[in-house]
Amino acid sequence: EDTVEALLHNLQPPKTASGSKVSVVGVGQVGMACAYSILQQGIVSELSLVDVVPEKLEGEMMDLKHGLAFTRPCVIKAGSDYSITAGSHLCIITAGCRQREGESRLSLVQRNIKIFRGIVPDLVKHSPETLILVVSNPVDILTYVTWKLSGLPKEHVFGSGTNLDSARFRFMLSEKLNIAASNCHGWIIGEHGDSSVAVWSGVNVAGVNLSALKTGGEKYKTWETEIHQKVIKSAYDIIKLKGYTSWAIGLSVAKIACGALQNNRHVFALSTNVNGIHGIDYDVFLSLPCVLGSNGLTHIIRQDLEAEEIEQLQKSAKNLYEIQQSLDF
Ligand code: 6V0
Repeated sequence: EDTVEALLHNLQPPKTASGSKVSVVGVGQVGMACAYSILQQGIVSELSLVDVVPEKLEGEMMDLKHGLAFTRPCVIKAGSDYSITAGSHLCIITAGCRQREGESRLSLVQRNIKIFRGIVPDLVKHSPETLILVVSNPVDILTYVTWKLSGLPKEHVFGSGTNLDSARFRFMLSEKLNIAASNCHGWIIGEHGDSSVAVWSGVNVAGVNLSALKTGGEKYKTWETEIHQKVIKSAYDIIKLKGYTSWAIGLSVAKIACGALQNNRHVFALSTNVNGIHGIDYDVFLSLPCVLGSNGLTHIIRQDLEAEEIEQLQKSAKNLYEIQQSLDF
């Protein structure tokens, strides 16, 4: 105490709130990969972690804080009381059950809804202006549930959706073509899961549309199916090998967080209410390319989809809508 006073001449008490605050709910494998990637990017001035396991919270917080000599300054808090999330600009929900080996994302739904009932109202109570990014699975359904539970405008609640699937897709293209993933452009839309849609009509490198290349023929079709199936299977494969997925979703979420905080108007494949687009005329959440700013989603990109792609998207929407209608929350 004396040393502090000897060093510091007091002018006024420091402020407790800071510029760009992010809260992460759930400090499991995914939550911590998100927190770590966000910290590494140096984009937040305050990071709050919430969970229901106090020892884990304390341990994760200490571990992150010990890295602060190597990052930009950031206030890190952890606790199970939601008051520590007050004033968040973005809340990221990664809490809940994850898939067991071979289990589909959709089978998690009712278990995770119960958990969300205990999270979403508390987040909104402490940060009524917040944006909410849902990561827990099944992400599309849980984003819809979060929107309903939160009472927030639909543009403020979005899911990480197929941003990860699109990144996996671009990586797989990059392996085939031996070109950097960041230069292989392609989008996976629809459900983050088994009925996702690969938009082959738009896949391109340097503006050259791959599906328009005449030389491929049947061989190209097989190539398409093979890559998309690999994208769909990849989460199952990783879970079989290491028990969970974490690093790529953490990196994907950190980029989305950066977009939401800095208003840099990136386009991400995010889960949003798509009522009114591509012939879907009911409230259902699935991923389409969206423009993200600091006030949430501002636009959905109208992709020029082929008839077959629209049909697949509508099927994916119907599937999710039926599950949504059967939910108890
Ligand atoms: P995990 O490692 O079991 O962590 C879950 C965490 O949630 C644990 O620390 C729990 O203590 C915590 N938790 C449970 N209930 C509550 C509650 N009521 N309030 C606060 N915290 C709670 O799971 P993991 O981190 O691997 O996965 C988390 C979720 O992310 C799962 O639903 C996954 O399916 C999902 N994923 C979503 C992805 C996506 O692309 N959207 C990708 C990977 C995983």
